[in-house]
Amino acid sequence: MSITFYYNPMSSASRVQLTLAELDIPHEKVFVDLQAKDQRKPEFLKLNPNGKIPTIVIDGQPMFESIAIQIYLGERFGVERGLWPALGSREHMQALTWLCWAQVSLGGPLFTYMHNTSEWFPPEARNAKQAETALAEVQNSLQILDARIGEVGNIVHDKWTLVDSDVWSVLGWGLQMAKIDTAKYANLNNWLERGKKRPAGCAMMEAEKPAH
Ligand SMILES: N[C@@H](CCC(=O)N[C@@H](CS)C(=O)NCC(=O)O)C(=O)O
Repeated sequence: MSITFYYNPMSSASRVQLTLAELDIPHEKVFVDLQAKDQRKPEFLKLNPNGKIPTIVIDGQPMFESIAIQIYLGERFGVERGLWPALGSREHMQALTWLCWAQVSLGGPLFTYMHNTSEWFPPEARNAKQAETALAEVQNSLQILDARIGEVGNIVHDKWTLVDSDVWSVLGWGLQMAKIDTAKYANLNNWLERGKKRPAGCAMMEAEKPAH
């Protein structure tokens, strides 16, 4: 089997990077220089016509969209490693539910909030009303996630799965960037700390530490 993973640090590719590390799957990494517009080169567009990372090629077959990649990796390699529930199980239903929920209902408003508050975007591209609406949605989703973790221990069930890793990588970075205080979410904070202690989580934080 051969896996080539096209990435850039501190991006949507980080969640796939963390999954590959959790699964301990050998793979070749190809850095895509987004500043230099490597993603718009014809040879890259043949793999992903959207010109975006993450993109992965498994045995010659390209895949894009991080959530699709996560599900594929989980189903193909995660079950035997105890990191992804078996197809058809109740936990499998939960895994798909919470992975998609995190992408759409949590990640969507989180990125909208960042886009409307971050200094990375020019002031004229930011909208205070949109930021306020998005923040209320983020807080609502965080409350739901906090309750879920309190109820079952992690996101899918009592054991850590690739869904936890995926949501952890997005939140670890996103909450910090968006400067959202999570002090009132005790279960969530405890779970965020547990993610940091996993070997794959430690390795990713080390690899993505700013160079200064
Ligand atoms: N929905 C896609 C989003 C991918 C995406 O937006 N990637 C960004 C980096 S975070 C990118 O490659 N941007 C380069 C560009 O748009 O030129 C996914 O989840 O995989």
